[in-house]
Amino acid sequence: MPENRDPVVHLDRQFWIVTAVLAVLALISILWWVWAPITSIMPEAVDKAQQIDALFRFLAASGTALFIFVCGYIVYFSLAFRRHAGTPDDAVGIQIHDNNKLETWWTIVPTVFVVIMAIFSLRIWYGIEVAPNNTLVVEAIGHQWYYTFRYPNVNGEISEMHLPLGQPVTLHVTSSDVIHSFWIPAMRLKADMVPGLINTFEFTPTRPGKYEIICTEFCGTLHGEMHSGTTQNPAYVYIDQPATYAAWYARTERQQIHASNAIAAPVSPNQLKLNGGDPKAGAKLFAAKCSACHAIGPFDQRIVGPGLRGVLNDPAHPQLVDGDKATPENVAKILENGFKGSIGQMPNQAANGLSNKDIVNLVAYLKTLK
Ligand code: HEC
Ligand SMILES: [Cu+2]
Repeated sequence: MPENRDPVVHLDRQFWIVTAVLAVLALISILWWVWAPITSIMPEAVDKAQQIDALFRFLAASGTALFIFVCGYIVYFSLAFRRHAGTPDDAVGIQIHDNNKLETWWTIVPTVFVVIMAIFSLRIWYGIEVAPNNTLVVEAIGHQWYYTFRYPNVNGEISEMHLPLGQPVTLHVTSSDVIHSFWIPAMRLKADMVPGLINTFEFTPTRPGKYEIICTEFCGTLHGEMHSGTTQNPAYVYIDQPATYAAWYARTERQQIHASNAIAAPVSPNQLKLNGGDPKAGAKLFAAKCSACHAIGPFDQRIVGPGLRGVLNDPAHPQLVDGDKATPENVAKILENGFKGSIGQMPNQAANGLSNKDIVNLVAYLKTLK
């Protein structure tokens, strides 16, 4: 036999037995993925969640089957073709060159598989990116460290997100400060919230309930509150029955009209009557609107802004950050106009969403911090 002729290698019985065993294992794994109880871990709250889970099952099943064959053959071949006792030290393995049939198949099969995967994924992606008619357009805005939402015909930003069952929704997400990432696991949808950029997705709610929103991009010290939320700013989306949603929407629309009327054009501080503020209402407001940036600790205890204990009652703190004397009027001025100094940016009245009355109550509350 000429030396450079390729030897013919036959696959023996043992190989086919191993192949049959691997095929059975692969089939079991595929069946497991078809039946896997994904929804008992994470509900599917929108149509896209069902589609994405179907894609996930398909990828996981094919991946697991492939993994079983690859690992199985590695183990089998390394045992079948191991070095036997008595093999000389300089023995050379069987030399195989080119196998057109094999190469054709290992090109065609993966190509077909990748094309199937691409079509499957693109169809879902297209549905997430392209709006059907009659969608409800909602905007979600990331802040350090909470979310706000905007609805058509509702003034300003609100802190709760409600969606009606069965109506297509277009959700725009963006950020007012740093990069956040908006993830609702029950929807299987996630988009970065980037200042100056709007990311969009489309879906239709299919299951009523209350679902977590999670910020998945570390965005500062209180990043965790964009997962658990707070009483004032719950990090949840509520999917309501259409009638419940309509009632919520009507109520919110009305409330927000009043809220925006209450925020009149800024008046000069001397025009604000600072007497008669309600410290209790102020404390509530503080928890909702200020505590993300201010601790009720000493000046040095910073979150974003300085600690505010004794801001009006501390002989060691005679001046405010803007250099003015620490008087109620001057604190009110900072609350109205905001202030940008060496520590950072204190937002103004409009940005904090404060009415004049709110400022009076906040000053009354700050006076009590000794
Ligand atoms: C986004 C963060 C942020 C929010 C929200 C915020 N502040 Fe501030 N605040 C600051 C920063 C930063 C400063 C300091 C500015 C500087 O001097 O650089 C400041 C300064 C102040 C000061 C002056 C403190 C001093 O010692 O002179 C007061 C008073 C104050 N804020 C009250 C409030 C109140 C009340 C609220 C809620 C309505 C509020 N802030 C909301 C960031 C914030
Ligand atoms: Cu965040």
